[in-house]
Amino acid sequence: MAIVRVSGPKVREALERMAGSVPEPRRAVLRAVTHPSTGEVLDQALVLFFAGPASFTGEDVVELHLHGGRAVVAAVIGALGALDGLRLAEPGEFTRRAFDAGQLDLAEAEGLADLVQAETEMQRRQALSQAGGVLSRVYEGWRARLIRARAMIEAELDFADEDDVPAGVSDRAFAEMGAVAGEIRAELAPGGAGERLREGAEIVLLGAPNSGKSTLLNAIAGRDVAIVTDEPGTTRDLLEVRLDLGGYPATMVDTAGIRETESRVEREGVRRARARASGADIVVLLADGLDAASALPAPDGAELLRVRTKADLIDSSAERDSVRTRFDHTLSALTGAGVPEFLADLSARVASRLGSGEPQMITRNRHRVALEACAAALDAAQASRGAGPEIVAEELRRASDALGRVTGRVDVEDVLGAIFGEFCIGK
Ligand SMILES: Nc1nc2c(ncn2[C@@H]2O[C@H](COP(=O)(O)OP(=O)(O)OP(=O)(O)O)[C@@H](O)[C@H]2O)c(=O)[nH]1
Ligand SMILES: [Mg+2]
Repeated sequence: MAIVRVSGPKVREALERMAGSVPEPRRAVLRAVTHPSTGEVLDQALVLFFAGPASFTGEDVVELHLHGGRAVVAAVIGALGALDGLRLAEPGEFTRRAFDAGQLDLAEAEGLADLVQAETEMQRRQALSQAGGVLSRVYEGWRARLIRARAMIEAELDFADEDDVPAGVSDRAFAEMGAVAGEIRAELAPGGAGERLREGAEIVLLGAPNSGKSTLLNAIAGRDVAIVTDEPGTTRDLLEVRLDLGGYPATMVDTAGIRETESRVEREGVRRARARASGADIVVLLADGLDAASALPAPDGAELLRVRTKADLIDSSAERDSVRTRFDHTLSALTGAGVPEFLADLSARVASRLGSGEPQMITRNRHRVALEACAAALDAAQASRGAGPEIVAEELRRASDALGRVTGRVDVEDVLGAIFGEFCIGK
């Protein structure tokens, strides 16, 4: 099936001209969809009409559930385009209209975009929670508290000679600022698990030529991604495979075997391998023997896993014992022995880097920037306590505006409502 969706003021007219009449809202009906000028039947379709404002975009919306052939879809889109005032939607335009109509806020729209792109179970959960407003509610909660704190500060400023403003109001306002700043810093601290979950972890396979990197990558990917030969120096380019490790996304990168070489191509491959490893979350060092293991390059920063490959070639139990003490895993990409245990270990390590199980309050850099700006403004507000309430109020406005930018709801009128709502001054 293919669903063609139309939104806007011309939906009713389009339905009358192409499907006979406007069906009852939210009731699927079977209709012949016809060309508006020739009357030719283009398809038999299920037609679903949503009357605005109770629709995704807030406008009248119709969905035509067509038979999915390209020609059917092309004919129906062509016929719709022939109507005056209808055109193809731009990318994201339905969500944009939903945002303009106040159906969802910016953070929810971002969550929706992530949901559409979610590759793994954990990405799906994070995106669904953000699309459902979990992140927005936290930001709006902080913002509401800061607006209230500012209302208290401004109440002191504007109405200091009236009796209605209780004493100690400014203490309460400063305590609230401190509490919000603490919660925001706690979200900023853990190091970007929410952002990382959107992108995934990076795992780089590193080792001497012929250590079995490409064979392992192919075994894990379940297809022939990389060329494998017994010639040392087979792989030169970086080869990437996207993986789903226990619900967490990861990219596994195969690299050129590390060695000194005269070949310019291979030397460039080795340079790229080292560079990629230095930015990785996890570097897997592969070796097919104890000698090779001692020659392994030690990359800086990343978490390190030592893997002995070609376990099927180990024939003495003495060797097996010495391998066990020097490597985290022993496996054979050829027979598959040890590979599931290796993957389980990788999954656990990736999970501890990318996930806490809690909904994350920073899933994009935009959120981080906003929270940092908010925290800085709160620091400035605290530091300005002696300088006068005007300055404190201004810093608080900057702090709450920074949060409002995340949800797209910055509104200067709120503070008035908050003053009168809190203190009943307008008697
Ligand atoms: N017996 C056995 N042979 C293996 C195993 N894994 C890889 N090999 C063999 O080892 C040789 C090198 O394997 P590759 O996967 O190409 O090694 P590589 O680390 O990618 O090598 P470069 O790309 O040159 O750096 C090939 O002949 C593979 O068939 C294994 O688990 N058991
Ligand atoms: Mg290779």
